[in-house]
Order: sequence, then C-alpha cells, then structure tokens
Amino acid sequence: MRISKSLLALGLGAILASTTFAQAADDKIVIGFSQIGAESEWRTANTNDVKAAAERAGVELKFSDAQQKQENQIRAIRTFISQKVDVIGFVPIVETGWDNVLREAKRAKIPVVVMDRDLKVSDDSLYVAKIGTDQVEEGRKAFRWIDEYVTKNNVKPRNGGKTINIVVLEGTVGASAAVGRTKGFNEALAASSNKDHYKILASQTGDFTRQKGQEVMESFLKTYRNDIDVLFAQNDDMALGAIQAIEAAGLKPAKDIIIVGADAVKGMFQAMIEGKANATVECNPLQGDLFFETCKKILNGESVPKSVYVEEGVYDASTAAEVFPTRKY
Ligand code: GZL
Repeated sequence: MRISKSLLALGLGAILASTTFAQAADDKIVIGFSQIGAESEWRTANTNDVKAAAERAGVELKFSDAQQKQENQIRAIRTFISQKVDVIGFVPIVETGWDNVLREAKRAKIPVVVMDRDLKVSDDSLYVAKIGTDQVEEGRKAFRWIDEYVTKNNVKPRNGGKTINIVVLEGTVGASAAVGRTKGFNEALAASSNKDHYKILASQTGDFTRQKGQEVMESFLKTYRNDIDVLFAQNDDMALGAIQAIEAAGLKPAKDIIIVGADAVKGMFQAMIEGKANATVECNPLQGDLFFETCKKILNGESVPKSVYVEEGVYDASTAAEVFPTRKY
C-alpha cells in the first residue's frame, strides 16, 4: 500500500515528537539521596525540605533512610550506582569510611554532592561539592553567647565555688556536627578573657536524640547536681530531654541551669517562650533548593563551589516569642 509522502512525513514527525517527548520524560534528572535517619526535629525538617525541593526542581528523587547506620548509607549509594542515577547526594552520618564507595561512584562517572554534615576523604575529588553549615562556628557562637550572658547577668557559681561549671551533651560520636561544635566551643572558651572563670565538668554523647539527652543529663545531675551552672546541648532535641531531667530533679531549667542548644527548631523556641531554655544556635536544614540547583549546574557542565555554607544566626529567650511565628522548621 502506497503511503503519500505527506502522510509519511506526518507519521515520521509524530514518531520523532513522541520519541523526543519520551526522551524528555527519560531525561528527567534522577538523584539518589541517602539520608541518615529521623533522629531529631532538625533531621525531619531537613528531609521534608529535600523532598519538597526535589518537587520544585522537577527531578526524580530516589530517597533512602539509613536508620542511623553508615552501612545502610554505603549500601544505598551502591544501589544508586547500579541504577545509574545522574547524581548521588548524601548526608555523611560520620566523617570517615566513605573513600571506597565514593571511588566506586567516581569510576561509574556519577557526581557526588554532600549535604549537611562534613566528611574526611583521602581525595577531595571523590565528591564534587559540599553544602552544609559551619558547625565549628556554631560551637563558637554557643560559648560566646554563654560568656556574654554570664558576664552581663553577673552569674555566680551555684555551689559558691570559683568557676562557672559547664556540662556538654555531645552529638553522635564521629559526626562532623559533634566534632565541629565541640572544637568551636572549646576554641572560643580558650580564647575568652574569662577562660579561667569556666570549667567543663563533663562532656558525653547524647547521640542527638531527646531520649539519650534526658538519660545522660540524669546521670550528670546524679554526679554533679548543684555543681552544674550551664548545659551546652549540641542539638535542641537533647536540650529538651535534659530539661525534663532537670525538672524531675527539682531544679529550674534556664534559671538554676542555663541551657543553650543548637539547631533553633520550633520545640526549642517553645521552651524559650516557656522560660525553660535560654538560647539556641541556628543550624539551617533548608538546604534542598541549593542542593538541587548545584546538581543541575554540575550536569550542565557548570563549575560549582567546592563548599558552601547556608546562613544561620543565634536566637535567645529575649526575642523567642517575636521570632517564633517566622520560623520555617
Ligand atoms: C547538623 C545536623 C545535626 C543536627 C541534629 O548539621 O547534622 O544532626 O544538629 C541532627 O539535630 O541530628
């Protein structure tokens, strides 16, 4: 059967269009993303933001929750490699142990973009870009706020001794957020003109969770009760758990024991408004848009900065009620 040239051209055109359309559908960028888990309000906000930003960016997101296990993250990254995703993104639960799997991604020519926490690798070319927060600076900000508050309010040691005694609830062992905040806090303390006025009585991991924060604070109170003047909790969830322990011990949080957290999540704003916490250093989880913008630039062959920090501030009880309605997480 003869098919007229015009009908043939129309048919070919339709096939091309459908093929082109099909290619357009196939060309949707596919991003494999390994999240560490759901250990805190902050993490949940970070996950929600990544998913919403993926929608806004029009990319296909393959999302994996590692349930707080590095081996699950490594397994997820290997799966993304076998699925030949366009970009691999992940939050390194701890700083080390990533070289081998990132070498596999590099051999597969899949760019890697790191979000939130930092990592230590033998070869920086194993990841293309890192988007996160300056966790060392967050630690410095926490101590500087304490030093200013103690000085301005002429806070005296509760036990009548010579030093303002501090206990620290650290984050997950080996996580850059814990390592960085500890480093920054200690650096700022050592640099303070009042450094001899402070003493760190104890510092122990609460693994960034409310439950562990409460348990470790209970043990601090059993050991040091009236010797504790300040708590620095390396995230707000642990601070909120510690507040429960302090109240159960018959002490007044934010009054008997000054409480400074990190993250600036809504739960901590509520505690500050209720007069149960003093301050929190913001750590911004809303990194999704910048992450997907960076992924697209990399796929377009554009150069991107190796490391970018998102903006963040410090909030205390004096402005908590006024700021709370503006908080996005
Ligand atoms: C910090 C982030 C930390 C938060 C915690 O960038 O990795 O992990 O401070 C979270 O709340 O668990």
